[in-house]
Amino acid sequence: MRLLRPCQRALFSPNDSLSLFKSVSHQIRKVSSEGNTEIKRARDTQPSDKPFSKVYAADEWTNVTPSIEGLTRRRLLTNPAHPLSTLKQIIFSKFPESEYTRAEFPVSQVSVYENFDSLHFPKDHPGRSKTDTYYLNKDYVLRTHTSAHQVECFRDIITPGFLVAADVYRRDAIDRTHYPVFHQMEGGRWWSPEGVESVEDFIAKINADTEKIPRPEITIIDETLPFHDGNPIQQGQDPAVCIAITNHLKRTLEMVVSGVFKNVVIDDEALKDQPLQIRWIDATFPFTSPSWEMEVFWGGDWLEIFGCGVTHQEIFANAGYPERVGWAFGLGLERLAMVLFGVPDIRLFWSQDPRFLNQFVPGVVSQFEKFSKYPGTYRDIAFWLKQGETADSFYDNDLMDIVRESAGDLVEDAQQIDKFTHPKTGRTSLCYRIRFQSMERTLLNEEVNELQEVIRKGLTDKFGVELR
Ligand code: FA5
Ligand code: MG
Repeated sequence: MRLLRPCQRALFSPNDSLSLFKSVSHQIRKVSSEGNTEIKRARDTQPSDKPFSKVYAADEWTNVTPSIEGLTRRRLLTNPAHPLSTLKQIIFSKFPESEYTRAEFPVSQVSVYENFDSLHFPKDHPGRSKTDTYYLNKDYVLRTHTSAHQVECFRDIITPGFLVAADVYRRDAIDRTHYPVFHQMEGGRWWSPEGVESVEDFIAKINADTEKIPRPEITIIDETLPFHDGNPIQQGQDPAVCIAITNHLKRTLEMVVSGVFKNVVIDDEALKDQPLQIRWIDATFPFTSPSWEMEVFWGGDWLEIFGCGVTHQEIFANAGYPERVGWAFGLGLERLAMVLFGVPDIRLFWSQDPRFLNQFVPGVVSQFEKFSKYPGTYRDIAFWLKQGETADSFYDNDLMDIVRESAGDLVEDAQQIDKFTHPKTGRTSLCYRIRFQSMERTLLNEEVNELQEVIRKGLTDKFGVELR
């Protein structure tokens, strides 16, 4: 039988040296032997509180800022009453413990290999750039996604499935649904052809697992194809195997999303008559093919909640099991938590204000009671770029970091509102509008002016721009 053409290993050789129950690697220690499948990576059990600069020698790649370093120590998921913890627990509870190991990776620093190379990211993938990713130095980054742990989980975990929830870091825009730190949950599931007689039996085995998953109770729109040129099956994979994996993947995630959305209370009058809409769309990831995303229609917009797909065979090869096949997904916890708990601004999850934190009880989904929104204000910053520089060589995310370092969570959002090139001098001018607003109090004018001055100084010091 042939599941994958490039796989040279004799798929069903009885003296196959790769045991299904390969021992747990030295890096992973099983916390309990009796069916409790929680694991921790040994080097992660005591996250270091040393400043990054003491652990990672800085080089020309280093771009982690002090405020981001501070956020790596917050560990929101360790507070059981935090809405993100409750959501994580709800989702975890949908997956049988005997089948899905819960793995923990409390340290957010990972190698470039783990975050990108092991996942089949091309060398020139934009996600690798310094403008998108926080680098500790050329070899280490703050993980940009929980997929950074996929290979390790596929390699070391004994059960056929795993789940990971952790904080992830991206240099990104600032607005109500984007924050430089958020939380993801990763899941993976594999099947081994070992001991199976034929492709038909292998497919039957996967299908039998699919039949065990409860059917979703809500309607989910799916107009995607199993695979096509724009969302291809992997070269050499048996189409029927690919479809069986996909069915298991989609049934699993539909069951999860259906279970989560059963808890949604729509208390917004304007939304009451809008039926909840959830749909599948095609997607692309370096480490899955074919790939999909799920979106939910919320507040007038389609909001993306997770990406997933049939795991690329290179991932299984990197994990030491080239003969296995399976799937993986990665879900953003904040996006779902905003919908479930009615939290209007992603910054609130980081609030240390008791009026936020005291509203929540471990394990319970309750509607966030807005405390009065304090008035905001905005300031514009306009500047000339250095002679010869163009708008394309100035990165929004560089400005966002300066804004964040200077004003932290007092910034609601920052946006480019104007750009032009002087016809005579050829110099480019940019203008950004920065909205200041506190979740906790009314900001004083003088205070905002001071923040604005710090941002302006940061821009001239760092980029040599000429303020207008
Ligand atoms: C990924 O990060 C992939 N690693 C997901 C994946 C895993 C695909 C396994 C296939 C297999 P993406 O960049 O789209 O994909 O992020 C996944 C989810 O994280 C998004 O759907 C969204 O819910 C959430 N997310 C992404 N960026 C942000 C952000 N800046 N703030 C909050 N949530 C975000
Ligand atoms: Mg995406």
